[in-house]
Amino acid sequence: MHLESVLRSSARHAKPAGLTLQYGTAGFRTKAEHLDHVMHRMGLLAVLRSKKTKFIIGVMVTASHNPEEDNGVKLVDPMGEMLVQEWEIYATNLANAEEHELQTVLTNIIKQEAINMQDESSVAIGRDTRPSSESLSLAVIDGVTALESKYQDYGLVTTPQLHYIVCCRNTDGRYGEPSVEGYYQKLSKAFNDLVKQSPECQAEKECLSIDGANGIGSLKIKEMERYLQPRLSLQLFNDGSNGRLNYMCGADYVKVQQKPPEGIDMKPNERCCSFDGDADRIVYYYKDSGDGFHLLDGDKIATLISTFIKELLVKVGLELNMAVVQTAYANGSSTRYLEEVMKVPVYCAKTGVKHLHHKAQEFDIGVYFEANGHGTVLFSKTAEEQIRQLTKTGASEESRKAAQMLENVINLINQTVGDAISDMLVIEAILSLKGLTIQKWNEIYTDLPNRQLKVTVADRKVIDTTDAERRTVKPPGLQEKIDDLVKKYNMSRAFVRPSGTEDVVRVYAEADTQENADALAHEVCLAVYHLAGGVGDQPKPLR
Ligand code: G16
Repeated sequence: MHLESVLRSSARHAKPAGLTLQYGTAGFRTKAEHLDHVMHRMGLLAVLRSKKTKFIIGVMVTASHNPEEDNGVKLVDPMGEMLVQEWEIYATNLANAEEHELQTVLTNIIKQEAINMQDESSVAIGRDTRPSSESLSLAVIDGVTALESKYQDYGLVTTPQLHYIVCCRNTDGRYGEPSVEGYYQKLSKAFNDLVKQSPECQAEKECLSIDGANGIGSLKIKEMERYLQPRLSLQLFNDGSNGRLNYMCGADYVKVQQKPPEGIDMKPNERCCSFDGDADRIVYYYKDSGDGFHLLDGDKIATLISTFIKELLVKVGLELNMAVVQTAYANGSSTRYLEEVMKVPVYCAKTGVKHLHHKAQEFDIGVYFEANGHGTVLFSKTAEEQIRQLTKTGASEESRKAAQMLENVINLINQTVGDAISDMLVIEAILSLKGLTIQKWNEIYTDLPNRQLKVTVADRKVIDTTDAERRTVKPPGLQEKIDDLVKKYNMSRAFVRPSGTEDVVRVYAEADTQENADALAHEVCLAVYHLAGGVGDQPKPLR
């Protein structure tokens, strides 16, 4: 095949010689100035994937929770899932090929996947609000057009909106109208129908404060707000009008720092939530009248949603198998509560939505959430059909009503990927229907004190993990050291893993008190620093 036009186009997006990047937890992510060639090549790869699958493929330009100067790319497969893992190696090979190797790498992918280059292809492109995102999305388009593919540029969208659009287009609209407007209509209809069933319609009276992380989520929630009134009133902070993206705000900042974002006006006992930079994560929080800060993270969200669904299943009289999928970061109390009180099976997957999503697909209803607030609920086709049937044929008024609520949840939750806006609406609806305050929700179980820290090392690949990232197998001696440290504290647990989105090693520790969790996290940081080639100053204690 003739790839001259690809090579000519590639020369305009030349790869800096010697630069190598790894496909990480959610695609490529690094400083924006290193990504022009990667974007162009991911445009090429999306076309190949589209020809192979005969479906539209999505390319989202975003670095999500990372600082504003970073950027990245997430590839979206036909049903709105993350790129299938078998293709990650092609992505890595393409991104790292020197200019003179590009033709061979492309030809190899085409051969290995037996792609017919005469087949049609189409790519859907979206981007976040970073200053670098517009030019990087043009680089994607250059890659797509170099292979003479069709494409549609959706411009500024949240990551979950692009996932939704890809799924809608590939299912001939059965999942919804393939547009941002269609997304607003589908979600707001499901939300309004659901909340309407609330006896007191509490949501009409309450206001939710949203920290938009100065990102795309704030733009989109402004557009959507009119669809939600009067049932939900919102107050938006960090809307991007002056602050920097993710700087001292956003879901990751709030979760990791365990404190409120800057720029939000928090009134005692009022519900607040934070989105991340591309609006695929959400965490809730409030401050009490004594100024104490309370965080309700992905674990609390998973518990709230799975409890609600389980209660409805009982009313409907359906025996569907439901499970919750978490990661190693899940608070020990949440896992215990789900297993022992809720009697819901819990599974632990590796960090990364792609891993959790995969596991959750094994159940009739799979609820997956990372502690950082990234998650959703998946309903199998059988579960959806049975629930829809029972909205008409349920044995009693009560069971038909419960089936309708479940049907509304199915329509409201974005099943393609974790979605801050959709999750927020599900949570708001549940709180309203159950007449739950954020304090009561928080009291369902008490989190074990925990701490998350980062250590910078020369090469984070020296750390290798096993057992869903709960134990290290490399470098030698590190796991033994962590085991010894954990033994010093009560109710303690700790693990380390190389981040797949930042050039750091992440450290997590929990224990009976905050002081102990902090001390354990610090000691584990020191172990990583000494045994895994720490750079810069030695980690300092937190207090
Ligand atoms: C991405 C992934 C998440 C993951 C997070 C942190 O989130 O989609 O599944 O938890 O990165 O990953 P790591 O600890 O490997 O850096 P986002 O919201 O940044 O795209």
